[in-house]
Amino acid sequence: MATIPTDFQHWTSVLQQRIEAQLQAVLPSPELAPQRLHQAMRYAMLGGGKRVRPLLTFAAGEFSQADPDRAVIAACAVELIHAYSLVHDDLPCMDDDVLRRGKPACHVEFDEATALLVGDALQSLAFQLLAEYRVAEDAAIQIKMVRLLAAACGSRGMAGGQAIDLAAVSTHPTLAELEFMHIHKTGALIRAAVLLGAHCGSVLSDAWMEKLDHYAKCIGLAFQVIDDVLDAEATTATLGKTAGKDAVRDKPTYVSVLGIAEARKLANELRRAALTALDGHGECALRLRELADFILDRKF
Ligand code: GRG
Repeated sequence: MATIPTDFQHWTSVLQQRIEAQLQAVLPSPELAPQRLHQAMRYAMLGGGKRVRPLLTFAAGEFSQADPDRAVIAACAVELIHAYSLVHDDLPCMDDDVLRRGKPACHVEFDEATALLVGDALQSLAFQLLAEYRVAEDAAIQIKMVRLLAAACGSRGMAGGQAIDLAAVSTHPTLAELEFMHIHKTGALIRAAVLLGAHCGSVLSDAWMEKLDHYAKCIGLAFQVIDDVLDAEATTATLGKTAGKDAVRDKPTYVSVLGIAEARKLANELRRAALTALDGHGECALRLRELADFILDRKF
């Protein structure tokens, strides 16, 4: 990156463009066989989404003074996994939604079998990137990053969280049970996004890594709390996905368990805890702090 933008909005917009360009480059060409699968992969990945997770990877990379050329690869790996989860999440056998990122869900635009394969192929592309490109100073750290991402999306991470989520329909979990579900379903990948970014740069002490991890856990959970609030309060047009679905599907959420006001209060407590974890880290943690606010104050 030639210049480092100082203003947060400019920073996000420059990096969102950079992520888009890198994804364009690593995704197989739509002309390459099997064309339909490659077109569907590009459809699911390009031109949409807030790119919150890759921005977190960049922000954590700034924390550890990472080379942005390395951070962008880790950021794309995380976003590939995220997009894969959205494609699978929308399938009729999962959350059964027809709208994603303001356009027809992948299985609607293409078909279910293609959407299933899109998810599979995006996942393997994520790991291919982490294996193919140099993303860390040391090979052992790079392997650690692969392990970290694998754990975040496996049965003890995102896939496990989704299994709990599917089983929770029409049940009344306690707040602790809800938290357990979301630490896995949404929190694990957000945590991986931060830790991967940090590992792209200079080696940080265990104490710093632990603080970053705590920051990531808090904003990961806050992200889901706000997601639940927006599902209840925002419109489909603003969200680019079907609003009000949680209530229709009788899914337990922070809103159904706590109500909107208490859910927002919890999200703010989590923001405070996340920011406290960064205390003592000045300029290098600036983007992480700003992203905590972005996650909390977003409208979609
Ligand atoms: C992909 C590892 C893996 C497992 C498959 C389908 C599934 C199992 C898991 C679903 C996980 C899931 C969809 C969690 C929801 C997380 C969430 C709040 C998504 C919305 O993220 P945003 O708002 O979306 O960042 P954009 O579109 O902005 O990227």
